[in-house]
Amino acid sequence: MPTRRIARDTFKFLGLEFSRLDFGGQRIYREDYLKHPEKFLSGIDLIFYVIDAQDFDRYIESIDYLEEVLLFFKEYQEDVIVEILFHKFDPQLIDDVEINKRILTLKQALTRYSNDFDIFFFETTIFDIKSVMDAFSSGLSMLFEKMEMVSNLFSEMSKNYNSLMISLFDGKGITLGEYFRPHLPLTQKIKIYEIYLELQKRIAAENRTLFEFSDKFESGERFSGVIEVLKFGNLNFYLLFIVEEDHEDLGKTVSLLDKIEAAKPQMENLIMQIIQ
Ligand SMILES: Nc1nc2c(ncn2[C@@H]2O[C@H](COP(=O)(O)OP(=O)(O)OP(=O)(O)O)[C@@H](O)[C@H]2O)c(=O)[nH]1
Ligand SMILES: [Mg+2]
Repeated sequence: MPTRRIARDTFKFLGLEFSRLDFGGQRIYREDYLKHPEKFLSGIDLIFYVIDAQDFDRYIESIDYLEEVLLFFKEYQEDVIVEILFHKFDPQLIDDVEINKRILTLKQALTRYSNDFDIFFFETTIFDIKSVMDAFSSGLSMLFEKMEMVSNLFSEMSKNYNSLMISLFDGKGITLGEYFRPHLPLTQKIKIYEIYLELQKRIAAENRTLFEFSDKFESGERFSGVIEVLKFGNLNFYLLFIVEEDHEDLGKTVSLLDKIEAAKPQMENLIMQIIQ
């Protein structure tokens, strides 16, 4: 169902309450927002501007509107982070030359705003929920100083641990930081994230603090994973570690557990710094 006017709700991230406003995109609403921008746009910290990447005929219309919105923020000197989502970038379009070319042209045109705004681009599709979560996580993480330290730490850790993936999630699956082995295929990332979402529900339901698992990609390669729950008061965080499985080495999971244990104090320290 199309959103009528503005749908408002709140959510918590890292213990802070955020207001979320989903602006209905029909023309009459859009006109209304611009008639009273100080009423509708003031105080916004982070914008996700969603463009239907499949609807080439309306790119110009969409960019024109974005320009008017940004003009307001510029005039009122409001600091806002702008995330532009090229949405409906469905899996079968990833290698489509036409859409990639068009998106690239739009990005180039939009760089003219980068003097005034922190502006970021994402290709998203509802058929890859991780793509949507990545865009939202990235935007939210930018509101927190020090958040980048998490990914930096993971990238350092990965050098010692030869991991496929290390991630830290909040209870809703928002990423606080992550490392993927370079060139890890998208299908494998999606697979890991889907498994993670399932397991995370189970871990929460069973009130567990540690969960080990083992699974395989479509290619047949196996991987082992551990999820460790880190608790801070009533906030739970989930540390996910994935390594390739070596069927000759049955001690793999044991050593994986040791690794995740070793990383725990550093991780807890970092989280403390961020949520303070
Ligand atoms: N192919 C494809 N369709 C999508 C995707 N995401 C949403 N849709 C479809 O796009 C249509 C519009 O989605 P909405 O979420 O209502 O779009 P909206 O921008 O919120 O629209 P308003 O509420 O009017 O502002 C629906 O039919 C969705 O199923 C996607 O990633 N790929
Ligand atoms: Mg809507």
